[in-house]
Amino acid sequence: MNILVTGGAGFIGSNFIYYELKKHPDDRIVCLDALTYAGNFDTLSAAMEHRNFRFVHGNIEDRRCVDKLFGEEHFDIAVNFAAESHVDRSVTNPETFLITNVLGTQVLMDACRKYGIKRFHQVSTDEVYGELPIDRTDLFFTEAAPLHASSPYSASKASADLFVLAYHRTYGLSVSISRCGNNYGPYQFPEKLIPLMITRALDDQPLPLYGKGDNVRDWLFVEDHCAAIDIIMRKGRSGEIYNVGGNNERSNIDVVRSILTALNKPETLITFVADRPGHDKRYAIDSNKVMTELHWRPNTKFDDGLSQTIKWYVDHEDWWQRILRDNYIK
Ligand code: NAD
Ligand code: TDX
Repeated sequence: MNILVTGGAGFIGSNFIYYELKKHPDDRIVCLDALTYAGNFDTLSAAMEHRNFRFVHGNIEDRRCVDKLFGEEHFDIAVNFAAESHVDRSVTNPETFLITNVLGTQVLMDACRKYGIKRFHQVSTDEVYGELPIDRTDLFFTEAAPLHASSPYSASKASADLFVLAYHRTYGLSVSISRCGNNYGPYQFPEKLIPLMITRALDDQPLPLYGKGDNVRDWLFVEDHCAAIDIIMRKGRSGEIYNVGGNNERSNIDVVRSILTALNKPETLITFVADRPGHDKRYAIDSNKVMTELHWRPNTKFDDGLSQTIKWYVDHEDWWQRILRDNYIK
């Protein structure tokens, strides 16, 4: 198989590249990434040594670049991780979210139609469903739940999902969509909750918790997400959406307390700050479809995954200190 991975210099995409190179060493992986603030070429240095890996620097919304690449490579599968992914940034600058997340997805699918492809897989998010009430723990998002996006980020991801389904229905393009909850693990940019809190706690900096810290997220270790995408893009039914969750709901304050305990740092570092505008209360995912149809299961318990993640950030201070330095300079 020749597989295009867009956004592979980011958090989940890079973990996915390493997962694929290990699980299917004879498949070829081509990564297309624009290396935005969130992309990090260093993360892919070990992949660059692999005989079946190629890196291409470019934007998914750049039709000429995408067309040229598809013409050269004749991909079997394209999996689209490339996105602007941070909700807070979408509140201050929605336009790049529309360009990358919606237009970029459309440009990729046009190339898939033109050159032919066995499967286009769109990596989406549970955020497209909006929020659930904190006190209704009996409610979960199923694939049939209506789209109810809250932020410009989730609106752009929901729009892209609609385009993917429309390309399937209108042009018969073979597509699948996975909608996953909050991921955590190695190589996550230190603007997202878990790496932000780990790196700030290591530096004895205040930990900014939005509102009362009672918002709930469903956390999944990144490798489990990669395993789900691998199965869905190869064996999932065309035209289908698959929810992917860890069945592991935690309030933000509980997550932060676990980090502080593991690092032996005081709770006085927690600082309550103004809430995020439009902040979704709770996400919870029903993953029965991918579990029964494709026999996927999350393998990593939250406590183990969090310890591994904390250890990774402690051992890779160079990686995140360089990012903090570069972003500070910018
Ligand atoms: P990330 O921000 O860490 O990485 C995004 C990558 O995409 C970066 O390498 C960046 O350089 C690249 N990119 C951005 N714009 C591009 C463009 N125009 N052309 C080419 N490359 C571009 O994101 P992530 O957390 O790894 O998320 C990956 C995907 O998974 C996204 O589509 C996101 O919506 C989805 N997702 C993320 C989570 C999560 O918890 N992080 C959960 C569910 C779904
Ligand atoms: O400084 C912070 N303080 C805080 O309280 C940050 C950055 C976050 N939070 C809260 C907001 C959320 O309730 O923590 C929770 C998690 O926040 P993020 O890490 O920004 O993730 P979230 O907004 O839930 O979205 C994530 O999961 C779904 C990813 O960023 C998305 O790309 C993915 O689609």
